[in-house]
Amino acid sequence: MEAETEREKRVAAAAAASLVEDGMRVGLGTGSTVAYLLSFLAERQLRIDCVATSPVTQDSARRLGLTVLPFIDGHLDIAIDGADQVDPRGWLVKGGGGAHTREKLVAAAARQFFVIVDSSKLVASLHPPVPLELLSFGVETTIDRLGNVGVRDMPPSPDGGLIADCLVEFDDPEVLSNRLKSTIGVIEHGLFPPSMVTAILVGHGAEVERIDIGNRP
Ligand code: A5P
Repeated sequence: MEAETEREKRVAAAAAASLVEDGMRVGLGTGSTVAYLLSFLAERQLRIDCVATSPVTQDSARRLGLTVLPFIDGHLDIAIDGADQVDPRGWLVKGGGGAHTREKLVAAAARQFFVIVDSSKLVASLHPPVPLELLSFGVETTIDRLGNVGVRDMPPSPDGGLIADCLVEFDDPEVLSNRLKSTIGVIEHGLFPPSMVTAILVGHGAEVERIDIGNRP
């Protein structure tokens, strides 16, 4: 089962790497599926400039010979990232690794955003946990306002935020997303709307299914 999951991550990552063209500016996500992507991209030896969504991705990409620049110029041609959950409409939960704030910034700056997942990530409806990044100042008051939150036992994000999970049950991701967005002290949350997503590339065994979400070119 483990081997099958890894194969699915690998084929989805390979499909995404083949979408990258010479001269592109590329946003690199974070996680174990993106780790495969980095190797496939490095193998292709394209002339591309990348921005990374985490120090781990930045270090791995540079070790493989990819050019990683600071995220200053906001224009990216493509961003590629994994996800923890994908629902049938294209809503995502991201942030299993706590990198969702930078991941959302990079995805939002890209003309196209492709999500690469193994088939276990497809769910009928999204469910908790939803990752959070919280401002440490006054964090107890933020948690009180949110309700059921677990603070993770991990270092703060590179931007200093505390990584936590919203454990509140929900039916509609849009309602929860709006609530989290409007809660003072929440820096960012891990719900990504379909409007950010170009397509999901899903590994099914050795095959890749492309699910066009159609909200971006
Ligand atoms: C990182 O913070 C996450 O958003 C990852 O993209 C997500 O957890 C998927 O990771 P895997 O590819 O390791 O499953």
